[in-house]
Amino acid sequence: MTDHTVIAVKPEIAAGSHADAERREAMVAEAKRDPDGFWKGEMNRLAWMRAPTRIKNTSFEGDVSIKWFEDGVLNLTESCLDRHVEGGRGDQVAIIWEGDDPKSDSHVTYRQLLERVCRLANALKHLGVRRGDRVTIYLPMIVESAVAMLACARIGAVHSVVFGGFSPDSLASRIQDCESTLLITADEGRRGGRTVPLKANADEALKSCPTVRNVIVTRNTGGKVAMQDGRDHDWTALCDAQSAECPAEPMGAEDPLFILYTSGSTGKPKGVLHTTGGYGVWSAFTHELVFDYRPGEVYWCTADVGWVTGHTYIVYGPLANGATTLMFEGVPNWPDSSRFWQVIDKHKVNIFYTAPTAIRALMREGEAPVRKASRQSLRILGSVGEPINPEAWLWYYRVVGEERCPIVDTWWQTETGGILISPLPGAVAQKPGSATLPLPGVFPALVDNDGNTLEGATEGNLVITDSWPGQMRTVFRDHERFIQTYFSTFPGKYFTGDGARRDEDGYWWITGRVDDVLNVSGHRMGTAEIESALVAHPKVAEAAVVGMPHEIKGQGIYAYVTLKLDEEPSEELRKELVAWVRKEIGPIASPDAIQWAPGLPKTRSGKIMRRILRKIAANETDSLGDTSTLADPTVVQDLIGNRVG
Ligand code: 6R9
Repeated sequence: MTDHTVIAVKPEIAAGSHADAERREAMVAEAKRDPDGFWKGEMNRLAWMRAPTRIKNTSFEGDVSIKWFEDGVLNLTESCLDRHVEGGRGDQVAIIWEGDDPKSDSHVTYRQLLERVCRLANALKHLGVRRGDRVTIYLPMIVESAVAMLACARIGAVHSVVFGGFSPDSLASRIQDCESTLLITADEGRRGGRTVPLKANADEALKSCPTVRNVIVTRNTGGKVAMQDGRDHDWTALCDAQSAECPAEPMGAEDPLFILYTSGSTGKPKGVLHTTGGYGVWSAFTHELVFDYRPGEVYWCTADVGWVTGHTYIVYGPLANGATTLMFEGVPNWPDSSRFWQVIDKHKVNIFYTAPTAIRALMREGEAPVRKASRQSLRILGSVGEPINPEAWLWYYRVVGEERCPIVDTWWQTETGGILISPLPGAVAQKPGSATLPLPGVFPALVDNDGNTLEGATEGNLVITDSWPGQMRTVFRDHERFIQTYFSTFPGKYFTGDGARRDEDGYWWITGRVDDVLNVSGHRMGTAEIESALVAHPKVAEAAVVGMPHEIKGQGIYAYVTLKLDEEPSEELRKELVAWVRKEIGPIASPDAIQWAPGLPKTRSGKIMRRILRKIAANETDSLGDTSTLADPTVVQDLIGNRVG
């Protein structure tokens, strides 16, 4: 391991940063000693209509109740828009949009963004959307997605953004779960020179979504799409007819801001619910500290708004801080693998935040594509979504950042709302591959499988022992599932689902999921979801899905499939099943390997022993462990013999 490589904070980075080592330590101590006092100070990052007097009111016991700033009143869009316009930043660029096509880009100022948000907010009201109603957003990476989120927030509607790469079925089940009454989509999306048929997908999904009464369609590519009279509305025509002013709805700090569906180890994706005040404070606090954001800087997070990273670190955090945030429609390797670096030069990006999977893919292309661009504007580099291997970390540091830019490896989850463990660039020495130390107000711990807290340098299950403002509040309409999923494994503690190691310096190294959740190219997926897609195929009797090590994606998807009695395995059927899963869930869920399995290793009570399947997929068959409890130990030999790849 490279535990021993330590990269000290450079004095020029610490100077003028929001937090040097001393300041960070003071914050850490204060947040621990007096949480109410500490967060009472930090809450002033937002514009409140009525400042809260009650700060922290949380319990991880019993029914689990999490409330922050509960008597405060605010509308987050005022923090993200109005106050910047009123404070003299109206003409500053809020969003730089860089299209899939390198020749297309645009700039939107804070004043323009506020106006566009207000027009759409009025349009939503005009179509009958009220405070508390759910609105689903299914859009590509265009400015309209930020406008749509903020327009919902403006009127107190709850947005649920669904990643544009999801299939009609995945979209439909997310709409059905939260009973959205309105859908916002585009004619088509663009990615890597190809188009994505969003409106056609939406039409397909809406066949099974009777709650949706209206659809707003933005013209993105101009491609021809069907418009249903009375239901579908053209964005521009609709908004042109609306006033450019819309008063911000006063919201309680604990009123819902958004729902975002995420995969767990069992069942359907959960509707993670975030509320307004705590999430807002956490977004602004972490965005400024972790990226050491300074006024006037250009900040670029390459995530998609369909994931939590896009919510917190493309839209809410940067805009609350009055930043210029770059939104990129394209992909890292189109038209060629120099694209990221070209965009950095073109828009003079100072802070760049991406995923290890992209870094690994670009690393494979060598240094030449990077060297084609100067990257002189870069000051800070960030990583998110999965563990970054030290080799990729060092390449990012040496080649991309030329040893000038600190790397912030940020560990967090959809559920945590924002970053929990990460270096602060001016304060914390880095170790390649480690997310380093918790932020002020974050209390991680390691426990063994029996829930005993482990001390010192050790490895275990990662839990968080007390609440932080950005924490999810519940699973939409299923608080029981919230308690069950996060607070029952280790009662009284929030269980992250991740494993971690703590070294002798107290640094945290995230080792990956310890549950049945896969992380494929930074995309979270439940093995159960992929299995249920597979068994929905008429020829499949049974399926078990596990992760396998993958050089670029971090994890690949390995599926064991048992066919129905009369069915024969064939290359054709394998392709058909891959296409089937793509259609059922979306391209990100395509299996990398399918192994035909006449039988699966099961215990006598019928439980599939995934531990064994994971070992076979990883080709670690000499360490299978105890197989004596299997109902039929011979299936294991067959599976080993017919391993794929
Ligand atoms: C923000 C986001 C969460 C899961 C999480 C963990 C993995 C995220 C990481 C990381 C190691 C990091 N993860 N960041 N693992 N180091 N810096 O990705 O949210 O999509 O909910 O995924 O991603 O396993 O539990 P989400």
